[in-house]
Amino acid sequence: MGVEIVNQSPQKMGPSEALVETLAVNGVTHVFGIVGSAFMDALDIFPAAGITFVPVAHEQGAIHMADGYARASGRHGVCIAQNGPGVTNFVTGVAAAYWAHSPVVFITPETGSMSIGLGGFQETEQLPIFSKITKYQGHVNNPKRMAEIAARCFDRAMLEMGPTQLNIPRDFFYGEIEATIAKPMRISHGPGATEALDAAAATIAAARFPVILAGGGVILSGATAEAIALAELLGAPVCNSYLHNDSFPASHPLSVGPLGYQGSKAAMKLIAQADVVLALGTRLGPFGTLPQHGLDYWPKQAKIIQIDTDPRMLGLVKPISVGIHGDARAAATALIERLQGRTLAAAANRAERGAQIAAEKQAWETELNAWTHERDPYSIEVARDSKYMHPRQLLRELEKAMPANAMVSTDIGNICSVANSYLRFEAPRSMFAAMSFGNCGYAFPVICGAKIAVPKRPAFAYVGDGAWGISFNELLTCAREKIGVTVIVFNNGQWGAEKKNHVDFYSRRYQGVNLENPSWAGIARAFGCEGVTVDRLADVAPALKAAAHAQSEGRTTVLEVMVTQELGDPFRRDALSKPVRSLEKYKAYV
Ligand SMILES: Cc1ncc(C[n+]2csc(CCOP(=O)(O)OP(=O)(O)O)c2C)c(N)n1
Ligand SMILES: [Mg+2]
Repeated sequence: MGVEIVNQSPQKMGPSEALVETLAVNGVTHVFGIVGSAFMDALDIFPAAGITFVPVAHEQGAIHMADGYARASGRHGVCIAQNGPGVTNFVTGVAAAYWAHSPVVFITPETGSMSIGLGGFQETEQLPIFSKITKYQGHVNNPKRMAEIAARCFDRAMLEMGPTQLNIPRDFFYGEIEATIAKPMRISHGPGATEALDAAAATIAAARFPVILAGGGVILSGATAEAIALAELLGAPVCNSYLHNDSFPASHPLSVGPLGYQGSKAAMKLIAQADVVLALGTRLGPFGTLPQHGLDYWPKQAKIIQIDTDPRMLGLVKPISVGIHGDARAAATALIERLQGRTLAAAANRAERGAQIAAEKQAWETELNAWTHERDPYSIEVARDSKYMHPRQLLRELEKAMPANAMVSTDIGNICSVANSYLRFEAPRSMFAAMSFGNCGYAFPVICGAKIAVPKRPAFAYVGDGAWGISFNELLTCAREKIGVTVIVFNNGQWGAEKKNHVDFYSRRYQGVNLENPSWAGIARAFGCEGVTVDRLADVAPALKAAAHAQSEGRTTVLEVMVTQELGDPFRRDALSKPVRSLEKYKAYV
């Protein structure tokens, strides 16, 4: 596809107009940020371009909201900040968006071109900081190039599915230039190489126990229907890749749930038997297939067919038999064409496999129903005299009470991780977990951005009380901007996920893991939001319902749910070892 020009011939305009016109032509409706003198000239004309500026409490909130907006809508998320400190406040959020594959364009005005390097006010080199967490960095080195470079940031964010930076010396917003506004360029990745698709089809046709692993690429490419068609053609179980529980409809008989930390045992037991795995739109990240529940399930003897739009992901983490550099949807379509009407080895034992899939799913549900609390000695001890809810029972209750078509974001923490077993979705773009960057404080601003993008869908954030301390400042934004979301704050009085390491590896020598919380419900009310404390299971569903209703009136509710201090399996048993001390003064610390 060539570049189509919106205003066909160059036209006189200011660089700010060139920038804002580029935003408009890319369909930008909202820009998140904190006001700053550096970009006021562009900000001034946002309303005339139909763009709403969403003022936030902290720039990290802005970039996370842009991320959530992008993940929920499939369109660009955009944010902007004051040069220097505003821009450095973006760093964590850019890294998070990078690993969430979010097409976020973050605009970073910098020190004026005539004073760069003099050590003036709010000056830092703004490109090196982001160099490893962006897909592209556009630097406007001359105001005449504003439209061209801004357009490239938007195009590349979509092409490579990740954040791009638009860096603009602040004096370059002013003046008069000749500019053409390019129509957005959307390049399709296509299905991949013919030979690779042929080889994949032959491998799948010969498979006796094919399993599909549906990754984030299924969501990004809109391949749900193709994934269903492929699964049904083969009678293959479909696992969700880690933290992408919305990559395949949970109610489908072939859906077996997520792999990875706190994932589905049914998924793990079934993929362990695979002779062929079709990894559809997944980079097979190293954390996504870590052993869980004592199951080392990855089928090392199986042939792996991996499809990804980023060729550098092919065979990176796991050895593969066939690598397809292509779009998940286009590749799935090409495979269906090749497999339809062909003799499939899997047809011979289809009924038997179907029965096995149903049995494994049933067994996992039965186990989850009975798994009302954790059973390790620490958990039994702390829960014994507690009047609060068991986290697992609470999570089951939330699952049952969740309205249809809900969007849920999840933070990093022990209870949020255990939630992986209880989060089921029918539609893509429904689950927004903090992905591989793993920063506490992700979920709340992300769900705010998602809600702004898709206001009709009910929106929930799962957040631990520690992570809540990092992110609750954006309640200010919710109250002021009338963003209606629901936050479920798991109040267990601890940075639980890290405390688990103290329990397992450091003989319960606790340091910095116990929290003394204020009333989080009271804090929410002080911010002008709703705040409700829930400490009985019977109150969970009614409270969630009321909170969901408040969303439709633009009101945010914090449901502070009181839970015991018990802790589920740790995230990273692989990354810690029992301490070894050699010096006398540290001898007791084992
Ligand atoms: C920004 C950031 N700081 C620190 C960590 C390390 N960390 C991972 S999980 C965790 C504890 C989370 O506690 P909480 O949010 O209360 O949830 P819980 O584990 O208690 O369910 C911490 C501190 C992190 N992931 N991100
Ligand atoms: Mg906690």
